[in-house]
Amino acid sequence: MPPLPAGPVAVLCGAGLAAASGVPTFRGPAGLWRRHRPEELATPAAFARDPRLVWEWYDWRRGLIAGCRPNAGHRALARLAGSRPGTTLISQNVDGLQERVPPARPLLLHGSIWRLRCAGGCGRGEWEDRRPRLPELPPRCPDCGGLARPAVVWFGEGLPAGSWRRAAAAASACALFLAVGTSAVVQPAAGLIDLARSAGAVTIEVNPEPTAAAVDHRLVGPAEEILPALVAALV
Ligand code: BJW
Ligand code: ZN
Repeated sequence: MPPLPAGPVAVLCGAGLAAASGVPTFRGPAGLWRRHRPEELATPAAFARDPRLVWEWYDWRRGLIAGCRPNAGHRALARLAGSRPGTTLISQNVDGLQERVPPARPLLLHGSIWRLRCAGGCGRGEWEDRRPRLPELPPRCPDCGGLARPAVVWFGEGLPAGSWRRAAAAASACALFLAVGTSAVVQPAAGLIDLARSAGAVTIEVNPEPTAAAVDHRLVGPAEEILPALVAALV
């Protein structure tokens, strides 16, 4: 176990955290859906070109995630959040699994697959829709009848300002920063690792495949196995 400093902890989570729950990661062969790469589907241009195709991908993922349960990695992080004051969980995941383990309330950098918003810009706020499969694709805005879209962050779009501000503040102020189950290629989320390290935090990656992220220590293995032991040493 690497040296674990006292003080605030920030944890950046990616898709690998939910792999043991059965949620496919984005990159690598398992991330392909009908031969499309996520980079071809998770964009405003893809939605403008073919909203039905993009919605079919999201509808498939919603159905799949609806059958998944949080795993030992999610439970360990919830324990950390509940037992160690000054812990901030930061999630790139849209699956909602971490939120299901109280008292974890992660900052959501990329939104939620269970929330929708109007793509027509009528001004209606986001709404929740937890039906695993939607009856009509693409779904419509209940107010104006325009196209609805998933309330997630696509490539080229800005991150939710409040979540981003709090995540950057936590990364700048923490003593220990964990990067869990992320390939650390998508910005600006991956930049939190460098931000934390340059502010003086000890940085640790938890991932079965070491990434190119510049971290102080690597715990090479699955999050669902490593996090319970790591959290036990932290609380
Ligand atoms: C396990 C495991 C186990 C497996 N245990 N681990 C600077 C440089 C270059 C490019 C850019 C830059 N700044 C911005 C960009 C462009 C772009 C970007 O980053 N592109 C790169 C790909 C090159 N970024 C953006 O466009 C962002 N927006 C932006 O910057 O806007 C600027 C702006 C400002 C102001 C106004 C307007 C604009 C937005 C990025 C949004 C990303 N969205 C997605 C989709 C979300 C919705 C959805 O889910 O459909 O977010 S893409 C996808 O990637 C998703 C993920 O959250 C994200 C990160 O992926 P993640 O979580 O790391 O997953 P994987 O699959 O990549 O990795 C899984 C890892 O788990 C692997 O390492 C495995 O080994 C590991 N693993 N089993 C532990 N059991
Ligand atoms: Zn509308």
